[in-house]
Amino acid sequence: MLHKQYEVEQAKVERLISRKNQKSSIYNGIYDRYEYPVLTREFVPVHWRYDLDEKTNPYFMERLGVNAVMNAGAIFLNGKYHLVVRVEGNDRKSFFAVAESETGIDGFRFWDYPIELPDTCPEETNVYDMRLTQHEDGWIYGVFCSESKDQSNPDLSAAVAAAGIVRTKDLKTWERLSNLKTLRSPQQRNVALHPEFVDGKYAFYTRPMDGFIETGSGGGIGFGLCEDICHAVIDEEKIISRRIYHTLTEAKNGAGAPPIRGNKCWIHIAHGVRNTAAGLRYVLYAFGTDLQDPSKVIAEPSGVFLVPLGQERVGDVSNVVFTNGAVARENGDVFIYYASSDTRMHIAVTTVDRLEDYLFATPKDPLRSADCVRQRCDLIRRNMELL
Ligand code: BGC
Ligand code: BMA
Repeated sequence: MLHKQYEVEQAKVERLISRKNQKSSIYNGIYDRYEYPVLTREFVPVHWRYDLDEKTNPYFMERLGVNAVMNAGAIFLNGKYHLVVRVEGNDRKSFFAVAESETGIDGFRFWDYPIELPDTCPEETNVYDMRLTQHEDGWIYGVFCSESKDQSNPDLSAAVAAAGIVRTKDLKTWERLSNLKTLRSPQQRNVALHPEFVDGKYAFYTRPMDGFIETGSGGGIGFGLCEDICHAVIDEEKIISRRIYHTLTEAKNGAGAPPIRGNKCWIHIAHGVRNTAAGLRYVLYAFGTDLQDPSKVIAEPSGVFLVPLGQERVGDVSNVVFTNGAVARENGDVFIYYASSDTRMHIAVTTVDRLEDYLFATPKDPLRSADCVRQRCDLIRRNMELL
C-alpha cells in the first residue's frame, strides 16, 4: 500500500517545480541573476528517496536521502533545456541525472530514473561535474571527473582524479569511451571538449595537476589535441589561461562549460580559486579565445565575473560558485547555469553581445594596487566630465 505521506511530500516537489522564477533586482549590466535556484535537493522526486510502501516503511522515513544537486552540464535538445546534474546522495557518492525544462529558468523536472553510465572502471569510487559538448561530429559528449582511491598512498583521503568520457545522442543511451590520458600530467579534473575539430583533431581543455587537490606546477587551463576520441591521448597541453599571483586564479583555475562560439571570439566562463583563512574561495571569471586559433587568448577582462552572494555563500562547501554548463541559443541568448556552495543550481541570463562587450571593453588587470587605483581614477575623471 502506498503510504499516505507520499502525496504530501510529492505535492511539495510539484509546488517547487511549478514556481515561476523571476529576475532578481541585483544589477551589473553583464547578466541577470534569478531570484530562485533552478534546482535544489527538494526537487528530487520523492520515490528516489523514500520507500513508498506503508508495510516496509511505516514511519515514512527517508531511506536514500539526497544531500545536494549541483555542478550541472547543460544542453538545449529537442526544444527543451536539459541539465545533467551532479546529484550527491547522503552517502557522499555522486551520480548524474537529467532534469528538463521548457523555459530554462524554471520548471526543471527530473526524468524518471537517474543515468546509469556503463560501469567500466572497477576502481572508480565517485563521478561528478559533467561537461556536455554537442560536437560537430554528431555526438553529444560528456566529460566528467572519475575519482579513485590512490592505492599508492596510505593517507585515506589520497585520491586520483581522471577525466572520464561518454557519448550519447539522446541523453538516454550512453557509451563509455576510454578515460583521457594526458602523457605529461598525472591527474586531471575540470576537462571539457571543444565543440569543433581543430586542425582535424578533437580539442580538449584540460587542467594539469600534480596531486589530487593541489595543481602544483600545473600552470592553469590547458589546451591539447587528440586524434582518436575513443582512446583519447594528449601529449602537449598548452597553457592558455594562466594562474597568476594575487589574482582570483592564484590557487587553481579550471574550464567551465565548453566555450560558446561568439561573433568575435570563443567565450569561456571558467572558475578561479584562491586560498583564504576561511578555506578555498571559488569564483567565476571569463576570457575570450581566437575563433581561428582557440588556443590563443585575445580577451582577458580583469577580475571576477560572478561571485557567491547572499544565501549562495552558504552551503556544504561555503563560499563557492562553480559552473560547468551553459546554453547558447540561436537568438543570441546565453543561459549560464552555476551551482552555489556545492549545494544547489542557479541561472544567470545574458547574451553573446553582452558577453563580448564585457570581454573586450572591461579593462585588463594591471596586477598591482598602484596601477589599479590609477585605472580607477582615470575612469572617475572621465565620468566627472559627464556628471
Ligand atoms: C569532491 C569534489 C571536489 C574535489 C576536490 C572530490 O572528492 O567530490 O567536489 O571538487 O574532491 O576537493
Ligand atoms: C572542485 C570542483 C567541484 C566543486 C569544488 C568546490 O574542485 O571540481 O566539484 O564544486 O571543488 O568544492
